[in-house]
Amino acid sequence: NRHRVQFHDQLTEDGGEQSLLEALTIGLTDSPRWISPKHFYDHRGSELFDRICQQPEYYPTRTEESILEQSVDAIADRVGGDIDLIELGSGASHKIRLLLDALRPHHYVGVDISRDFLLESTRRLADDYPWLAVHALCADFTAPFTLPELEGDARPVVFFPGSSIGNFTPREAGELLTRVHDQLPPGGGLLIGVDRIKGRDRLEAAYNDAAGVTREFNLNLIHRLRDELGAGVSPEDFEHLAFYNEAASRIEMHLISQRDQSFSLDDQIITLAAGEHIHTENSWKYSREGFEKLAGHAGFTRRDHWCDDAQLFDVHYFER
Ligand code: AVJ
Repeated sequence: NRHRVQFHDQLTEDGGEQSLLEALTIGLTDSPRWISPKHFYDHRGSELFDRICQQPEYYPTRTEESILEQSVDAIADRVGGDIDLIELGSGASHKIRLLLDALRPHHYVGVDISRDFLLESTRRLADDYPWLAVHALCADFTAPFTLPELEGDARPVVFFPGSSIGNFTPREAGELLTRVHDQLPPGGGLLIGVDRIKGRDRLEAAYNDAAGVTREFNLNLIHRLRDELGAGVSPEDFEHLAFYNEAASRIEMHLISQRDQSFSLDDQIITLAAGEHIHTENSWKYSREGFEKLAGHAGFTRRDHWCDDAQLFDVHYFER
């Protein structure tokens, strides 16, 4: 089974993919200015995110992993046997390892936007789990995408960890859940990790780690502007800002221009004033009930729920 990963590329196949230049130009000429957080994840950005997950302040990863570890038998009982596992935003594919031995799926499909990173991590997975049929699907799940057809008639279970759903507005999250729901057969499952609404201090610390990894992750967008699009920008001319917007139940990340500056992007000239913001990420937080309602509206039936003692993070299980 060494390195035997079936690769599907929906990013390139579609052809309709917006280029990085087009996407960044749209957001940087808008008012207020913005960049979608999906652009964080080139190879360097995926590595930086993996390092964020190891920072002491960034509790979501550690907490979700402890929930999965502690509850793996209960999860396996509830989810049942004869399944295929499809992981959305599989990244480094660490978390799935906590479930594979207990769930024993026939197929595993890692879905991620970061092509090379996805291939590396699914190859490692195929090496370590020789009994598992491993697929890699490079796709942007902020746009409509289709789950690959798998052999056999196992029940598909979608694993969407890490509170990645938090990057979507509640409306978009509802639409994504509806799309996932509609692609599942009756009895298909959704195991999803969601970060809870909590006090400001803990939330803000998680996005302002002392080692500065989140700052570097945010600034990676400036690296991409410079290195991939040839824009005359420098990371030193931007500062990282992350704060909790309590009224909207979301963390916001911004890059703040440290001086008056202008640079060209293709045939456009972008002018930023000192102190001007580029909004780079929203990360919505949910109450347990609030998220159950959202999934209910998408058509899902609530089956079970696990969380940590401090109630920092929820793992929900729903079925169609
Ligand atoms: C991958 C969207 C869940 O919002 O916590 C971490 C991304 N951004 N630190 C999050 C992120 C800054 C992360 N998600």
